[in-house]
Amino acid sequence: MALAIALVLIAVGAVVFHWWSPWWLTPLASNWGLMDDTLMITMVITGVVFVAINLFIAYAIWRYRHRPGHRAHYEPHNKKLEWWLSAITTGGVCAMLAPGLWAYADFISPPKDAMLVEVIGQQWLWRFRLPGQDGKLGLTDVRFVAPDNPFGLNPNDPSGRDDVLIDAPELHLPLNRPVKVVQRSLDVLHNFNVPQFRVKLDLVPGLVTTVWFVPTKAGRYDIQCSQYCGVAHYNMHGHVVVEPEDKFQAWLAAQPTLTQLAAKASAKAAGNPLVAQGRDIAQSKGCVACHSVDGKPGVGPTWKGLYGKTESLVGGAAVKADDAYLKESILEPNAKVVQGFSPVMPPQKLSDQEVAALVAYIKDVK
Ligand SMILES: [Cu+2]
Repeated sequence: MALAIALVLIAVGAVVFHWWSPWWLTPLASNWGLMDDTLMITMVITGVVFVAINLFIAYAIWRYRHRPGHRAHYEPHNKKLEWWLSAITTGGVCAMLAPGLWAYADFISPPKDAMLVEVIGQQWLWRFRLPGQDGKLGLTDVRFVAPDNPFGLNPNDPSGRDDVLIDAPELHLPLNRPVKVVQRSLDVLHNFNVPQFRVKLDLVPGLVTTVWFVPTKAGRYDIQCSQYCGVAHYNMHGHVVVEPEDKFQAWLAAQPTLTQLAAKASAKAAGNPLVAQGRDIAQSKGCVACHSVDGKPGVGPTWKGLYGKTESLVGGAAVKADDAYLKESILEPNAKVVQGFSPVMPPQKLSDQEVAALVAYIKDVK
C-alpha cells in the first residue's frame, strides 16, 4: 500500500512541479513558435501517459492486493486489450513524431528573399561571412585554409573579393528580415544554437547545412555551441545583436571586406612580418580561444605580459617564460603545466619557423 501512495505522490508531484518550475523556455525572439508547439505536443502526450501509467499501477497494487481467500486467475492473453494498447501507442508515437517532420521541412527551406549569412565554426570560435555588393558568397575550400586565410576563400574567385569577413564572435542582424544561415565547420562537429530563436543545427565537416529564421525582437543573444567539440567546448560562445535596419546597415558598412583585409595585412606585415605571421597563426589555429591577449582568464594562461614572467608549475617548481619555455609549451604542452591549469592542450604541429613567429607574437602581447 505504501508503494501505491508513493506512486500517486510521484504523479501529482510531477504535475505540480511542472506548473511551478522556474525552468521555462526563454521568451521567443523569432518566427519559430512552431518549435514551441511541437515541444508542447510531446510534453502533453508524454505527461498524460506518465501520469496515467503511474496511477494505473497504484490502482492495480491496491485493487489486487493480497486478501485471504482470494486467488488470482490465470489469463496469459487478452487479444482485445493487446489490440487497443498497440493502437493507442502507435497513435501516440505518430502524434509526437509527425509534427516534427513538418517543422523540420520548413526549418531548412528558407524563403527566396532571405538575406544570406555564413556561420563558420572552428575549435573553439565562431566567424561569420556576409556577401558584398554582388549578393554572392565567394567559393571556399578547406584546401585554402591557412593562417592568413582562416575562412578558406578561393583566391581565384572574384565574387569573394567583396565578401564581408567577421573574424570575431559577434554577428549583427536586422530586425524582422528573414535570414538564411549556411553553416560550415573547419574541423569537427559544432552546433549553432541561439535558444531565443529556437534555432539549433549541426555544423558538419565537409557539408554545408542550411537553416533560416526571422529575428522578431531587438536584443543581444548568446550563441552557444551545442555539440561537444573538445576540451574548450564550454567556452565556444558568440553573440547575435538584433537591431533596426539603419543601425544594422551602419554596422555592416564598418566591417572589412576581403580586399580591405588583404591591404591591412600587407601593411601590418611590412611593420614586423614575424609578429604579423604569429598573430595569424594564433587566430587560425584557434590558440586565442583558450589564451587571451588582454589578461582575461581562460582555459590556458593569458599571453598578456607572459614573456619574461616566472610561472609556478604543478608540482612546485618554477620556470621563467623565455623563448625555450614557450617553444616547449607549444610543441609539448604537457611537459610543464602551470599551476591552476589542466593538462588539456593538444600538441601543435608547427614548423620551426612558425613556432618562432608565434613566440615573436607572444613576446609582442604586452
Ligand atoms: Cu563547438
